[in-house]
Amino acid sequence: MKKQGECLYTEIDEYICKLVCNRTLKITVIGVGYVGLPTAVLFADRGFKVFGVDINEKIVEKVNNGKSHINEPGLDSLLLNNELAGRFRATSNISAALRESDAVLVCVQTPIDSDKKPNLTYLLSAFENVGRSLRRGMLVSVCSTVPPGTTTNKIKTLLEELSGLKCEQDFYLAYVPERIAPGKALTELVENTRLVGGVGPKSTRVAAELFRAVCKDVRETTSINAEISKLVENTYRDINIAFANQLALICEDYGADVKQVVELANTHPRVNVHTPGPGVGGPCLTKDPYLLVHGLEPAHRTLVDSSRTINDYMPKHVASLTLRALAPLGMSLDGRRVLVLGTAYKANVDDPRESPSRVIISELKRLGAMVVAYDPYCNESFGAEKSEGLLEGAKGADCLVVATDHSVFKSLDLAALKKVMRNRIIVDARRIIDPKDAKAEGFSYHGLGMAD
Ligand code: SAJ
Repeated sequence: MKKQGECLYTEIDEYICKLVCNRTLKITVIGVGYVGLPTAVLFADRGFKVFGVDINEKIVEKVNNGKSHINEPGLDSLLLNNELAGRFRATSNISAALRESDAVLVCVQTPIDSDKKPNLTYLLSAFENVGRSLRRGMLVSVCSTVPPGTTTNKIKTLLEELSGLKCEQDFYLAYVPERIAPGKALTELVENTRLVGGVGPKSTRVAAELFRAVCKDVRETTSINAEISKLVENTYRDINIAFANQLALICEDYGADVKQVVELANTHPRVNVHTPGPGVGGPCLTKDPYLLVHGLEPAHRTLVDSSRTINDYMPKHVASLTLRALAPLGMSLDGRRVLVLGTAYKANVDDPRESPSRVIISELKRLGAMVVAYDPYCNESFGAEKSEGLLEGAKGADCLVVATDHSVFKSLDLAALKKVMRNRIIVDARRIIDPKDAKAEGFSYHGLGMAD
């Protein structure tokens, strides 16, 4: 029992904080993907020795040759500098990396299965390795997105069982969620407030000390609060986008224009409606709402489930809009050539994960269309014919469907397009083309959320 006023922290807590302070702490980052690699390289850049562990040998080899396997502005040069300085190295040998390390950051994926249930296989397998290598004084940080309670109920228990050590007494464990948008990782890892939720006060303190080396602002909390906050952020965004998408459908029914309606409503000081579109993509918003409400009774998750349903419906709606737009040419899409602009899930990234374009393309194909896809950043074509150029893809096309709001699609050369297309029809699911410009070039324009 500690006496009143006596310091809560032991020598070992002070020791690890000192290692952080003088940059002699060695770190293993497990999973060098979209989150893990930028994280690992930034810690290396702050002077720590960092091992990036991945089970994929090809990724390890590429990264060790100074080339990132993900497209993230600024990452390649930072990676190379830190490799040359001997501060960063990738490896597939997890136990060797852990043997040399004082801190572990776990950044592996936590997907959902086809029945929308969390799949923690990768996460728990990573922690089995950590548990077997855990030593006194080590700090373990969970950066992956997890269902509430995972850090204390599953990870802490597993680590204690496998190591025979006691959390908060022998080692430290904290939930430290990533909050970065792909394409802005290096900036957002530094600038965004970092939540640090320890399973106890010592874990919070030690983890916060480490993350302050990279992040400008660190907010200390508990692991359960940090776990739920992370899920709330993405669920909040998913629900708000669902509202905007529902509004687009309502405006179509009333013959109004959702773009104007949103602009007008947002002039109210306390209203901020999001931007409607062809649905929600990416690896986070499409799964995190399910992680938040997994296992809860139906009445406690209605809004979350409805939002997912609305957002999942939108790509099918875009296919229906296309069918309607092409109706003057005949009753079906059979033999119609449709150019889908954009396969990335959002603007100016090369990432096709969970992109609404996948469903748009498969629906258009199911309706009989010959679909061509063009995306200047993203290689994926989701089973459509892939075009390397805009005009090449538009050759003989009956219709353009704008699926991704890449900046380059905002200034399309409509005069050039109309020369190569067979019919001049535009379906704009992102509302980035001015209908007046389209009409001036003789296109029939069909925007999401407006009357034809
Ligand atoms: N979208 C809309 N309308 C909008 C905003 C977005 O249709 O008003 C669509 C986008 O086109 C895209 C999807 O939503 O298809 C998701 O894009 P996003 O920019 O909202 O999110 P992500 O998945 O790139 O990144 C999110 C971010 N979370 C929040 O903004 C709350 C990021 O900060 C997280 O770190 C990331 O999830 C993650 O890894 O969890």
